[in-house]
Amino acid sequence: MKMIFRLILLVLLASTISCGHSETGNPNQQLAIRVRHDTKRSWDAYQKYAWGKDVLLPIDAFSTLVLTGLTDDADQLVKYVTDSLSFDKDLKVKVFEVNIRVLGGLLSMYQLSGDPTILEKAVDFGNRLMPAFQSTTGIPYYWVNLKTGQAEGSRVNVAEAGTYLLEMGMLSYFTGDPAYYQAAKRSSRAVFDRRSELGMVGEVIDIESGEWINTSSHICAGIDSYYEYLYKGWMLFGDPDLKEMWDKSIEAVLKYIPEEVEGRTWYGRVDMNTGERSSSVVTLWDTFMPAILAVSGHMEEAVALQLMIYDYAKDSILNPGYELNPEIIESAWYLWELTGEERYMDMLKGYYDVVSKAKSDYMATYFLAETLKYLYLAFADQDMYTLETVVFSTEAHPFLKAALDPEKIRKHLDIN
Ligand code: DMJ
Repeated sequence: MKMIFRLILLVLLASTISCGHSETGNPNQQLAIRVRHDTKRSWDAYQKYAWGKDVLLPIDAFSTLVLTGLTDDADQLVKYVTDSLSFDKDLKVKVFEVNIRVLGGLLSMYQLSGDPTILEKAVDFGNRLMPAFQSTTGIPYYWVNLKTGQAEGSRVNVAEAGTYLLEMGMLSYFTGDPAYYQAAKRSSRAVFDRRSELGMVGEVIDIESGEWINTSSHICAGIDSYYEYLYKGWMLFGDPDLKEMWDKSIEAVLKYIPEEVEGRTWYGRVDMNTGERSSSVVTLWDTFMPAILAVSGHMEEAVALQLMIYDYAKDSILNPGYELNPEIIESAWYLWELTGEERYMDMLKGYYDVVSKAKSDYMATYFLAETLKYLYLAFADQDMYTLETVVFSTEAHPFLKAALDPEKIRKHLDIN
């Protein structure tokens, strides 16, 4: 088994390294090299000044290091995890955040390295998250204590309720225990089953009563990755229940959320029960959506959405800050991959060249995990990570779909 992982890794490295050779004829080769250089610089600075700090553990960066060919750094990180990382800590963690960053990071680290100790760490960590799912609805509590398993915080947003399918599914796949995937599915299903008559979900839900606390329906942060995981769960595991949930959800989203203003389509916010428009604010987080729309076959809507961060009614920019987020880059990469149209490559080059002015003393882990990764994927001449072979988690951890056995998926995840 380990041999297969190593083989995959070797193929990957061979293909990523090719970005440095001029004979590939890749017009964006210099940009790919610059992204790799920037990844190395950011990683070195992180190691020197902020190791283990600034938001979370450094696990999140691993798949970007592998993908950009920074193998020595990637190997060191595997060693750090195997030798020094322990989750036996009296520490309250936010279930959603650590699932997408720590558990997702460990699982993709295992798939790329084949090191069984990494899987042990992932299983240990996954087991420590599981008590959070012991609520009346099956939606996880906001917090869980890694040592005691004590869970608390009964109001969560829908992204926090429904972004577990990929990580928990991979954990079930590798362990043969369906409990992880089934817990994740029960949680997403609990949200879906509480949709309104219009087929819409709200933003915040009480996980014990199942009542909606906030009925604002949108595609922005707070709901975003709930939709993302319904479709990506289907892409990765082929579970028809997820496809059905996605189809019904996206139909309602596309019916009630978009609004035409002066010839442009905007996705604001509406009430989940009445469909009444409550806000015309769109943000940088919304820009993950073109990627999912494009890959799920809604290309026209994806293209229309790929331009915004704005109050489109007031015609004003609300927040000129940029926290190195990946979403707009992620969607531009998906559209570039799927259409090959130069305008998406031009967008990617534009985003990469933006010169920041005021800076804050903060670097979220998604900058290394996602932002640099999507830029590299777009510019590099590589064919290992394509939309056919890989499903990227919401934190851009690559799960190698091509390496999964469909029969084993069905059995280990208990999919009918
Ligand atoms: C990332 O951590 C994940 O993509 C998450 O799902 C929401 N967005 C942030 C980055 O902006």
